[in-house]
Amino acid sequence: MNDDYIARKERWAAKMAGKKQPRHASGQRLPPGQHEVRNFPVLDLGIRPEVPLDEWRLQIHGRVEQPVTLTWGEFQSLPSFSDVSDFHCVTTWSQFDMAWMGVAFFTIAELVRPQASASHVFFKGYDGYSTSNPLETCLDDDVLIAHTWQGEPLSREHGGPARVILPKRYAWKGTKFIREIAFLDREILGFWELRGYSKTGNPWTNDRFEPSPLP
Ligand SMILES: Nc1nc2c(c(=O)[nH]1)N[C@H]1C(S)=C(S)[C@@H](COP(=O)(O)O)O[C@H]1N2
Ligand SMILES: [Mo]
Repeated sequence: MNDDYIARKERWAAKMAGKKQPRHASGQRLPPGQHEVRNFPVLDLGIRPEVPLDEWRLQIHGRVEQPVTLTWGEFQSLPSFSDVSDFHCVTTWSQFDMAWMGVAFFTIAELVRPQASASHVFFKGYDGYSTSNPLETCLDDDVLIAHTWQGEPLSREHGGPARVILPKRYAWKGTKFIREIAFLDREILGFWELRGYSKTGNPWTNDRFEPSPLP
């Protein structure tokens, strides 16, 4: 992993956590403190794992009735879901009208059938990255595992073969290079949540960082 980059981003989170976040009037398309870009920047840990499609697997397990490990062919044969949404990165850029196609998270949940005790979902990528979200957040009707962006197969830099998209959360909540989806009965913090970023990550409430513990 790119330790320098992680250390810098961690320091930035620590610094920003103590500051008042910019506030803007709500009711507009751009969440508070964000600015619009059109060049779809790449943010990763400096690792872009190359996963050949015939070796790609998506393991879905945990507090579910029917755990499965999908091959690329099996994943592709699930009902296809397309959606256009806005994309908000916690580092303050937003890109509008991102056209995604893939499999709705809801379809994945129907396939494995979460048990009543399932409250959180932990997403792990082929690069070792992870994110955590409440199950309820993941079941929103715009959440998907995307394999296509703007009509083209998702490129490796943007998380191909497939990545998670949660339009109502900052983009770090969506794991690129998705490899594993675990339904859990408790919250386990993911890569950035462990490093000062907020547990909820809601762009509309400017919810970027966990408050630092008092010294
Ligand atoms: N596997 C993995 N997923 C990841 C990341 C990562 O480093 N590894 N970075 C996250 C962050 S911080 C952001 S802002 C978005 C960036 O997606 P992009 O590179 O396609 O813009 O992916 C998120 N998902
Ligand atoms: Mo990010």
